[in-house]
Amino acid sequence: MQIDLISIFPEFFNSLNLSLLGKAQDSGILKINVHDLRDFTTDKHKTVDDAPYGGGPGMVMKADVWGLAIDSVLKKSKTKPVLVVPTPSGKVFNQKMAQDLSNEDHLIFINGRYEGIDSRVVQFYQSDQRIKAVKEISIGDYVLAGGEVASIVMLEAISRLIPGVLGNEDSTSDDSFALGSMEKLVEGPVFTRPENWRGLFVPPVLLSGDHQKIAQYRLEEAKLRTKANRPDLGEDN
Ligand code: JD8
Repeated sequence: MQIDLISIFPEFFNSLNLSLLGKAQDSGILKINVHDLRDFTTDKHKTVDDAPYGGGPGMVMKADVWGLAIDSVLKKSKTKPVLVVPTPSGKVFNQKMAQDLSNEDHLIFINGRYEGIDSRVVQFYQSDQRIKAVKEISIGDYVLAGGEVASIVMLEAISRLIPGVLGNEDSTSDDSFALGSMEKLVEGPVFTRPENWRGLFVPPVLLSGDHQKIAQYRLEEAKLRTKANRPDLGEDN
């Protein structure tokens, strides 16, 4: 999969070279390109924002600069990309969306700042034949200062679903929220050595070797934690 990210803070994405995503780049499964939006400005002050039409607080990012940046990435695109636009007014991200996006060949993440991006940018590319789709996505009901962190969240969730990214010891089959899983349950408690930590002992059933009893224990604990923390998940169970 090819991934392009455009932002006025490109260094934000240095973390994509670590861990899973770093290895996936080394193995060629992922090709990640980061672009500085200011490289597409046309004035000596590298201006990317301006006052909002209609007044109001803050500044809005300029459509003309974003257009030059996105077109430049499209010129190098081999397949029709999906534009992902993190925004608090988008559809809320979930595992199904991560699964769907993990099947794409090329994603372009449009990372806004300030009060957001001139809305004509999304409007323009929604009808652009070079683009497969424009997806405005929110990662949750809280306000961030920009799109970069949201893009990293989505990229981690998407990339680990791409075959070969997760080591064979890890699998997504027992993921919480995994699609098609009968019950949407959150993860239960986990334990490792030492058996006794500060007087707190690992539940004995986990030391019993009785795999049926262990599976039963884990299911019960997952249900208890789901009931306690995510009763909303139970609704469609
Ligand atoms: C993109 C600019 C900041 C948002 C004025 C604060 C996602 N779940 C989410 N919460 N916030 C964002 C998000 C916030 C952004 C941008 C995503 C670009 N801002 C703006 C509107 C109110 N400031 C997000 N995904």
